[in-house]
Amino acid sequence: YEGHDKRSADPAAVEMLRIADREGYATIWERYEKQQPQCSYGQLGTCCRICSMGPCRIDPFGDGPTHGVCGATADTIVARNLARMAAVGSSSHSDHGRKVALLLKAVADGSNTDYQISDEKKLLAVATRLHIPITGRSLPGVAADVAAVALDCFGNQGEEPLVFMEKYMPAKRFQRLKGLEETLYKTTGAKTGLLPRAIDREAVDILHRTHFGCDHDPLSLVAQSIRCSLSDGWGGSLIATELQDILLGSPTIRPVKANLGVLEAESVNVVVHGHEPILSAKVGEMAQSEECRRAAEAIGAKRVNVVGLCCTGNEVLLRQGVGMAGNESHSELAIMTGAVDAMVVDVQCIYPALADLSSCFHTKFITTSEQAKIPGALHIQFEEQHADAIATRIIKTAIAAFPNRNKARVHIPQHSSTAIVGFTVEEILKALGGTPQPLVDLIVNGTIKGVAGIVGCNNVKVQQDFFHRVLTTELIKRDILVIGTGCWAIAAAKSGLMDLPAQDLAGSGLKAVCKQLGIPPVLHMGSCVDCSRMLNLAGAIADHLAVDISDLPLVGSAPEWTTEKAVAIGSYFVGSGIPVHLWPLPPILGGPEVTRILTQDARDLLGGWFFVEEDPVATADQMEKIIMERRGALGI
Ligand code: NFS
Repeated sequence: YEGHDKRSADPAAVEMLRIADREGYATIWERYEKQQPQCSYGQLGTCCRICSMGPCRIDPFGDGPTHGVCGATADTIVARNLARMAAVGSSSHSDHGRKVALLLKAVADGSNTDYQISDEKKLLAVATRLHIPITGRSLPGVAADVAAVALDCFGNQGEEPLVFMEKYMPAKRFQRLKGLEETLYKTTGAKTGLLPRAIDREAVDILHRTHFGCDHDPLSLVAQSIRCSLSDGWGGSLIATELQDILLGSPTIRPVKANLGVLEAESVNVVVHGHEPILSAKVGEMAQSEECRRAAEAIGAKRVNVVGLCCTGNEVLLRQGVGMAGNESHSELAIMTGAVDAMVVDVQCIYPALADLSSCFHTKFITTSEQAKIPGALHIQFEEQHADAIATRIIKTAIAAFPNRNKARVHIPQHSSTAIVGFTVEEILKALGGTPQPLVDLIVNGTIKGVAGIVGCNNVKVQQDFFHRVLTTELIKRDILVIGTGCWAIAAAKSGLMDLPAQDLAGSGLKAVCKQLGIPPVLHMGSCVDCSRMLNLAGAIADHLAVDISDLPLVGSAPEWTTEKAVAIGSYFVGSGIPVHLWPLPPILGGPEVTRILTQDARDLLGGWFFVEEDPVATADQMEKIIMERRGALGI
């Protein structure tokens, strides 16, 4: 893919970038150029803006100041900055989970009738996992209890570990974290918590301990970052995933289309972008209503075509089978096709630049969340209790924009790949006959060497999708099953790696298994909150074998990571015992002790650690090496 266009490895993007260059549309790539050279203190993490005696900067080469005005070292500054990133990332996922829990409560008590309990089986499974009685009880009664347990996980003031985590995390991992807390207490004489208490508390704890003049100890700050992130992975994100399945239905394995070619010249195109499917699922659902269908036909459109971007796209793709327009770096390019009548956004990963760009077209750029207002956008406030009416209004806004489309400016790249998606833990286990044993057997006998979980974004510092594609292809070639979520999953879907012909790119063992099961070698497990599905899969295998996750031949990567949410995901993977590759460089290298803790000490303490690597093939080499070492340790 190299040499074609250094900005993107995706042919649809390259086609659109030619138009952007010709027409002079601003893009992330162009604005990135204008930012050069970027601040190296920021890149190394040694810039502190926490108090008004600063900002302070530590010269990593020892030529300038070695301490901030208060005396903070480079390691303190780096660790505090990292902790804040983990807190923001965890909070974003978890606040999303909170809204789903509140909605489940409202559905259970009958105050919201726009949503229903769509997946009874999942409700009962979650309740059983949480030890909530189900026999002889009404579904709303059970749902109310599930919602109550979930909401209590956010605000409980006790010292006990988070209930969702305690009930979902494999026993050996839980014990290891508990044991580590005890060891650290004994060896340092100070309490160092790793098992999260309540979700909100762990984030607030970071805001408090990183205030001027509190925690300056790199180990303590890193430990709290991991703890807060664990409250995301085994708390907020897990709650989002499980409760969304209950309310919106659990995804099932199905084929979809991915890339900008899913836009239709003859239809009203509505792009949903952001993260919270409570809105986007309704938009998808209401687009099928008689009222919206008629309105679209009345203005001469074929139909209302709802397609997705980023994680909310993943959510509706998995549940409703809508088309996937693209990942993060595709969001501007979608508008430039001139064929998007409305882009509807909720929260997270939305470039503010989309408002200006939309104003060059007939596109209605619609914000819906009080937490994500963007100057220049049309704001249609979303309220869960009026979801049907608001979603209908949004679609009608798009329909009203359609006649203003300038057909002469429409350019839809004719690229779209088939992807087979919807590999939840439930679907994977069903395909395996109900238990993890067949997968375990395949790993034990070496047909599959191990499993790699890849997550995360696009990043303008990496050629779009290049790392995702090359790394994924390299791993399946080596008989490593690849699973993942988020914008990685969209990259894989767009490039055909989630289609059946990709079986032939896999090594002979993996290829045979995929052919037998009729699945691709690269599995789409959902949106970024659905990284909790990966934890649960790892947990199911670990519990099945009565080992810890850190014993299993599993490895993770976030090869084009951008956001603070990715920091949280990487940290809860590491805290769960999974080694994680990162590229681009995280802003920690200015703190040698923090770097050592995360890349070396964590290995012994947690069984998971971070490593960085710029080259996708070398990354695959390292990931394979870790998998082989773990296989060796297991004696397989
Ligand atoms: Ni994950 Fe999903 Fe994409 Fe990155 Fe953003 S959409 S939540 S953070 S950019 S993968």
